[in-house]
Amino acid sequence: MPELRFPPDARVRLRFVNAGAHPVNWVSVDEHELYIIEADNTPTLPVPVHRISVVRAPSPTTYSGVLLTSGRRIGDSFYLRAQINTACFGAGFPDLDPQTPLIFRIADEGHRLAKTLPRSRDWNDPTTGNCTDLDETVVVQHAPPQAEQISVFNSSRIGPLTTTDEAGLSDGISFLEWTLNNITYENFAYTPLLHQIVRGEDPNTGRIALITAWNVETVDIVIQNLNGPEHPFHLHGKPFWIMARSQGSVGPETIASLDLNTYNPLLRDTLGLPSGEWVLIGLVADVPGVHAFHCHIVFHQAQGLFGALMIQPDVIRKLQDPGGELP
Ligand SMILES: [Cu+2]
Repeated sequence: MPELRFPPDARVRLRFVNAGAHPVNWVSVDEHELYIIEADNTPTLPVPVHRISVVRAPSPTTYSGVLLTSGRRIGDSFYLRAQINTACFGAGFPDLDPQTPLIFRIADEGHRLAKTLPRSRDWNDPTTGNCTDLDETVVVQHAPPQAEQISVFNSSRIGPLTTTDEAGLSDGISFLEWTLNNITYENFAYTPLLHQIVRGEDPNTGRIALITAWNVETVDIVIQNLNGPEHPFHLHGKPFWIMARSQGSVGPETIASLDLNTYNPLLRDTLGLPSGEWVLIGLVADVPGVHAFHCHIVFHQAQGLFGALMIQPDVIRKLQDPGGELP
């Protein structure tokens, strides 16, 4: 029987994906509540349940359940059960064993453990009777917490400019440049920003608009499209909540007192920002890395409309550079 091993006094995140063909599978861990913290990549408020119903939709749905191994001892073991809800079948399948168990064992590096079978007991909650999904009302989207940092990306156009020949005279080819916080990004082709950080260098903030979150913190970012066409702005690494947007522009005093929508705001990774409008997005910066922020019209990006959100550079510096050529 397959086995998963986890240390005592740990918070264990299990991500469940129904990759099968059957619509409703219950998953549970004997004698441990699962705190649902994510549904289909949307963060949710932690809510304890005995079983999670993982539905097979056109694409697999996912849930993350966290369980606590506090109070458990090395060698304790429990069943993690996936159980088909047989009420969803139109006809009976008498030979079907609807349950697939695996062993969830408390272990650490230093102990050799006997492969005994658990004596744990399943929850009493029914797994059949109705072909129903998890009660959705128990799953509540995680509301954005109060921001610990508010930063700004101001987007502007420069130009049209014209190219010049060697004598410095215009040769008539017209082009635009785009800026974020008055910086037109030019790529670091031979020294990517991430490598600079890993090597302990300080990035040249004259060459890239950079927002830094030193710790795990809630970051609000105001993006303003001062004089461009609509830009589809895209952030890597972390989806963001869209919490306010309007026409015009906002200054530092106004930003602090904006009326934000914290009730069920839309979570996205790209947004369209029309000319002369601003938007406030929020995210929890908890993914260490250098995450690109750019206009997704690729020639605008190539013309400089590109910045980055750097999260936890001190953590990045402790990562091991795998070396060699990346694929
Ligand atoms: Cu653009």
